[in-house]
Amino acid sequence: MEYKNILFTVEEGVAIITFNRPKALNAMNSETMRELKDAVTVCKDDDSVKAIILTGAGDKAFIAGADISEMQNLEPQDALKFMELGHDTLRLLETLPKPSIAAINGFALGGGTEISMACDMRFASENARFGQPEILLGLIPGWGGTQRLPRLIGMGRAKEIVLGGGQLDAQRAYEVGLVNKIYPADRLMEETKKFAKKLAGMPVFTMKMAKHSINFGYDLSLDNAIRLEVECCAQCFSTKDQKEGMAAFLEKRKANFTGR
Ligand code: DAK
Repeated sequence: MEYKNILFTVEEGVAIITFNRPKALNAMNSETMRELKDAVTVCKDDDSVKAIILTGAGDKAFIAGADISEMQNLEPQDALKFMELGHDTLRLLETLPKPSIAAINGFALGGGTEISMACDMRFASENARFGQPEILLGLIPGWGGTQRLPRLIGMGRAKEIVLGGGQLDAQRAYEVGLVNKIYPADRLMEETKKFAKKLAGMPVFTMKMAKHSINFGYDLSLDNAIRLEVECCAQCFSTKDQKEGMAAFLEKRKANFTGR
């Protein structure tokens, strides 16, 4: 697929997807969401991609939300389609067997916060701002904000943000657990790439099992979740990487993982 609204590059096993509509602060329209879905599918299918970074073009925004000019006159059936396209894409990203990091370089409002929450981790610049301001537009979040936000930061804080429509700066987002790390804006990409490359060097199948256990265990009862973990962990013993990792430790050398 040819992309108009995103940039897609791969560097040393790390795919970088850059939302590229800086004049509209990278607002997310349906065309961009279709491109994101395609890019995430490419990341899933391409074995040379081991980790993914999502970021925004320009120095003001990651994504300033779903595109309000496109949404304004949507009929309910079309709104449903736009919402389902978003959910399909974000669930694909979230459950990908490969790790993802949102590098949030400015505004991440509404759909921007929601897209960042479908990534495994969020690294923010000091000027990043988060929020779910949909209520101010007569809406509620439509791409998982009412569900992923309480899971990440707790119900009380999520309600404060969704019902109040306010914004959080990077420091507050860090304090409530929405953000993993904060960097000065000019170091954000460099530090995010460094960490993504480290993740890209991890044993591939083990990474898949770790994400699978966390993603699919989270909403199970503790007994079932632990059972899932046991099964995922046991499967790791079928890999050469488990043998290699443990041999390398005992031989006091660096492991050479092959993804097998
Ligand atoms: N949509 C469309 N255009 C946007 C935009 C957005 N979300 N955010 C900014 N822009 C555009 C502005 O209109 C402006 O365009 P021009 O006037 O230059 O043509 C340009 O970006 C620069 O923005 P500003 O001039 O406003 O820049 P400032 O620095 O003054 O302000 C701001 C930055 C981020 C505080 C402000 O732009 C702002 O408040 N933006 C809107 C933020 C927002 O409300 N975001 C949440 C959108 S609602 C659903 C699916 C998803 C969702 C809901 C339902 N279904 C399918 C049903 C999710 C909803 C949302 O995300």
